Amino acid sequence: MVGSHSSCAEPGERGQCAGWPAVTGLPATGTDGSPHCPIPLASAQGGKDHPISIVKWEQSLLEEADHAQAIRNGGNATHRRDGCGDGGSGIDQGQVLTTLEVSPPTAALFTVAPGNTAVLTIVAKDQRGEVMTGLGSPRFSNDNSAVASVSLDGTITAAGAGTARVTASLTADGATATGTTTVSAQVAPAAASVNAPELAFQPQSVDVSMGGTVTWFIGDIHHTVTFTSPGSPASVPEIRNASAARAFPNQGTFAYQCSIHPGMHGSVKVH
Ligand SMILES: [Cu+2]
Repeated sequence: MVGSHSSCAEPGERGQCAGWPAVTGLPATGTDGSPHCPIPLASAQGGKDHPISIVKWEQSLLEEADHAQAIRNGGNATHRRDGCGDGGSGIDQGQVLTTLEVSPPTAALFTVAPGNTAVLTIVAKDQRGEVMTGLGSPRFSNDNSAVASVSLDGTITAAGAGTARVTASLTADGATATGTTTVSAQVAPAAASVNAPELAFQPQSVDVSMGGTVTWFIGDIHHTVTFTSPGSPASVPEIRNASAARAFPNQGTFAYQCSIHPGMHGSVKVH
C-alpha cells in the first residue's frame, strides 16, 4: 500500500511493527494479541513532496484517529512520533490543524481540452506553520458546477465559461481548516496572432478554438513556421515582411519552430 512502511503493518491492521516495541495503551482488538501498528507513515511517495497523497489514507482515518486517541490516553507519544520507520507522520501532541494551503490559488482554464484541467495540491499546516501529513482526505466543494467540477482527488475540470470557487476542507482531531482556489474558465478564441519582430515568436504559445486560425506576422528578419507535431497544417516557408495564416481543424497542441534560427519556437493549442 502506498505510504506504508515495509516493516510496518497497515494502519488498523494487527501485526508486528518490526524493530519496535509494542505500544501500550492501544486497544487489544486482535485475538492473537499482537499490537497495532500505531503510525500511518509518509513514505518518499507520500511525504511532503506529494501532500495530496493524504487522500490515500481516507479509509484508515477512523482507525488512525482511534490509535491517536489511545496513545493520548496513556500510550507512548515518543514512540508514536518517531514511528516504526522514517516517516514520522500523524498528529503530534500539541499539533492543531490550522491552515489548509490550496495551490494553485487561481486556475485559468479553457472550457475544452487541452488546458481544461488543473490538479490541486493541498498542504495542511499546524498552528506553527509546520506541515502535517497523514490526516486523511480533504473534501472538495464547488460553488458553480456550470463552470467546473472537482474530483475526490482534487482534479478540477472546466465545463463552461465563468468563475467558480473550489474549497478544500479537512478535519483532524476536531479542528477544521479550509482553503480555496478561484477557477476562471474561458472559451478559446477563433483567431490568434503571433508576431516575430526579431528572433522570437510572441507570444510563444497561443490558444484558438477548434477550426480557428492563427496568423503569423513576420518582420525584417527571415523566418519559417515549421510544424513538428503530427496533424499540423502545412508549414510556412521562409518569409520576410509578410504574414501567413493557418487554420487548425483538429484539437491538440501543435509545436513549431523556425528552421533558420535554432531555439526560436512556439506552439498552438487548439481547444
Ligand atoms: Cu527565424
